[in-house]
Amino acid sequence: MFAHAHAHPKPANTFAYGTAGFRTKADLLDSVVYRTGLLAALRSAVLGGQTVGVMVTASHNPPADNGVKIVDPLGNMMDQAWEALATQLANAPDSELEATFEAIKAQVQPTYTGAGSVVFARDTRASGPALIAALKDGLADMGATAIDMGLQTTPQLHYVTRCLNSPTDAADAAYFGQPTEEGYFAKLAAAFGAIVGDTAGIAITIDAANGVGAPKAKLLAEHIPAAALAITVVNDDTANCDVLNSRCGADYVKTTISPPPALTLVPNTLYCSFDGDADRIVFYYADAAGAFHLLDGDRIAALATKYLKQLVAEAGLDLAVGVVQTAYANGNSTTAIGALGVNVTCTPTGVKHLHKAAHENYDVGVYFEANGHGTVLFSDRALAAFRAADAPAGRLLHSFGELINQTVGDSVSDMLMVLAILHKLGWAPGDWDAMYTDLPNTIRKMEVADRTIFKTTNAERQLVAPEGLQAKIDAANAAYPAGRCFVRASGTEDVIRVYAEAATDADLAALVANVFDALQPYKA
Ligand code: 16G
Ligand code: MG
Repeated sequence: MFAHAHAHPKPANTFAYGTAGFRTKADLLDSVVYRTGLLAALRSAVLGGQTVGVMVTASHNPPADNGVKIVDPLGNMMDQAWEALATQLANAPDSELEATFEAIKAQVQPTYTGAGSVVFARDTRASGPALIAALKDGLADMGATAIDMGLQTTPQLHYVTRCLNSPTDAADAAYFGQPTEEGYFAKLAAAFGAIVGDTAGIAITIDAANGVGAPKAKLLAEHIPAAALAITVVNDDTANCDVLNSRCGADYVKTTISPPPALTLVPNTLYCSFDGDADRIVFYYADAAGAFHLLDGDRIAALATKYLKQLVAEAGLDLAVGVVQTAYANGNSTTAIGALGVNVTCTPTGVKHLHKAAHENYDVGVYFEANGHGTVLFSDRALAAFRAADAPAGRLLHSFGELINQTVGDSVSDMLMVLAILHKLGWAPGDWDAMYTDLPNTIRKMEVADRTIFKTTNAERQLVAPEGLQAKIDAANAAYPAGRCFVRASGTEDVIRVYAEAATDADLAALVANVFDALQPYKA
């Protein structure tokens, strides 16, 4: 039945559809991507032929890695119930592929009689084209319509997927935009222009991680007048695949708390870093004395909340503004955001959890992980109120609804949102930084014999297993002012992560030492 299956044999490895899809060494992924093609086409058929998205990327991982994930028709991540099916199909022995597929099909029962439709794109990795060829073989074997978007950022693929499943009449309230790259940039540029005008004199330097964000940021620059926003792109070498995410990009800046070595920071000037697929962003600047200041996802959340809440009040709208964070959010950010008069919800790590909570709980749902993944979601009720409003604040909110990517966190869209808000507030980087001071904090990792024994509750803030460990962590936390440490198993690496914060650097060091003592018995 599957004509191309023999060309995509499965290696001996075991695969898992994890936090952000399948992700591992690229040379192991051929069969996984082929089979993801089969599953994406099946998902489309189950959803009545709506177009499903597939993105081939490994985000901030090293150049030799790659990955693949499925996007649902409204541009959100694939229904979590299907993750187990994806894993099951990826791990079926070659001889059982068809039987496994048929068993899955019997379980999900597609009612649509057509063959489905799948739109796909990839980042700049050298392994991308061959994996896309494997994907196309899977789609061909399903007879599915294949829409090849070529090189795109992950958020662009989410955007296009949503557009392909939305009304095409711009007068329709559910119209989302044109399902093209041009449509994406035109929408962002128009919304940004409506907020800041044509001569705002804003400037930003983007570290594009030597990834797909580099050519896309340059395309954005062609759509916005330089007098409104002057964009400089550095770390833009996509011709040399070996430098992707190497000593640059959002992950490097966030984890080292330092600028990419290739940059010399001009004091009091704003910079930002994308990650390898441009769905994550952090900002930073150097003060007059040359000290580095990181403006991470927590701070983006604080800024967006402050400004959007103010606009909602000015527009006289009765809307629930709220924030979603994870346990990695700095405690002082949570306090500062709470002081703005909004509810703050905590979810487990991973964009899909934050996205869901923001969507379910709030009309204006600001969600960011500290690492820079995030966006702001507006409910249909909020968007309708913005459309109907004629006060200036209401019109501004309408433009932010167009500017902010509603499908997933987006480096490009988030960058424009931050720049527009800073411009409206008349804030320099230092004013933004002054919203609060981070508690001293650290993220460590430890290799353990078996990370699966670390089970958490309360949005990953407490361990329920191994037995007795949480009591020791609680005792350590209680010993230091503002001490907060938690331990969880990574979803992307074979390690456990230890996050800690405390009132002073000395307390932090002592707290971490204390918890590492308690962890010694589990060390690999
Ligand atoms: C993935 C997630 C990210 C999360 C990270 C945690 C998406 C698109 N990405 O990169 O949100 O912060 O994993 O990694 O969901 P960890 O489980 O290894 O700490
Ligand atoms: Mg990413």
